[in-house]
Amino acid sequence: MIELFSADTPNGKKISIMLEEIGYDYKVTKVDLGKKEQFNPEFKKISPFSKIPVIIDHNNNGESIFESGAILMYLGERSNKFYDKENRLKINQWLMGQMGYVGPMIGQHHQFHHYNPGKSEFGEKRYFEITKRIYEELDERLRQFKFLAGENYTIADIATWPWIARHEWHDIGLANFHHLSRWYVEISKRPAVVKGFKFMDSSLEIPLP
Ligand SMILES: N[C@@H](CCC(=O)N[C@@H](CS)C(=O)NCC(=O)O)C(=O)O
Repeated sequence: MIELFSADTPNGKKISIMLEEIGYDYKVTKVDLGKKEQFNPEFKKISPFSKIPVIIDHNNNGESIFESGAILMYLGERSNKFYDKENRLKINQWLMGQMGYVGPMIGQHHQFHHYNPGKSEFGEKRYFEITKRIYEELDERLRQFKFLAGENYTIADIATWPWIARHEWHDIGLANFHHLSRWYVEISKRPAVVKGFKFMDSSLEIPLP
């Protein structure tokens, strides 16, 4: 059994979706970020940066793993799914691009545009433009390939999709990005994605473009 320490955020949803996709038995332990539970000393032992998601794999000597990209790689390797060896170099590039660029930049856009509008014209403009650029870059990639790392759905898509699933907060106009929309809608139909999306709130519906 895998224990998933998480919250209902895009980074949290990456792992619930992956666990649903590979059909592993898991239980969710909620970390209430609003109550600052991520700073509890017990949690810091498994999450040195005080962030969700983290997993403990009780089928593997209680191994704990932090950082969503590292968790996806671990689960991909263990299950032999969505992380094929032949295509690993491509998958790693798109996964690292998500971890180092797509997630952190769109996360800043959420901070300035969604949570704190009107507080910093510079911040709002900067991250709006970067998010728009990310939409364009992903759209261009998906014009050429069915999925981010090529012809198959992989952990790179699983890492990126939950960020685009916040498109209503972005105000970039997902529907205008035809290839990104095609990819987004196709992944939205996967039963594991629907289940993983609702892992903390069964009333949630995936927002369509
Ligand atoms: N690079 C980390 C980022 C994780 C992250 O930013 N988690 C946020 C929620 S989405 C968090 O735990 N924030 C609490 C905090 O920073 O205090 C990963 O991908 O796992």
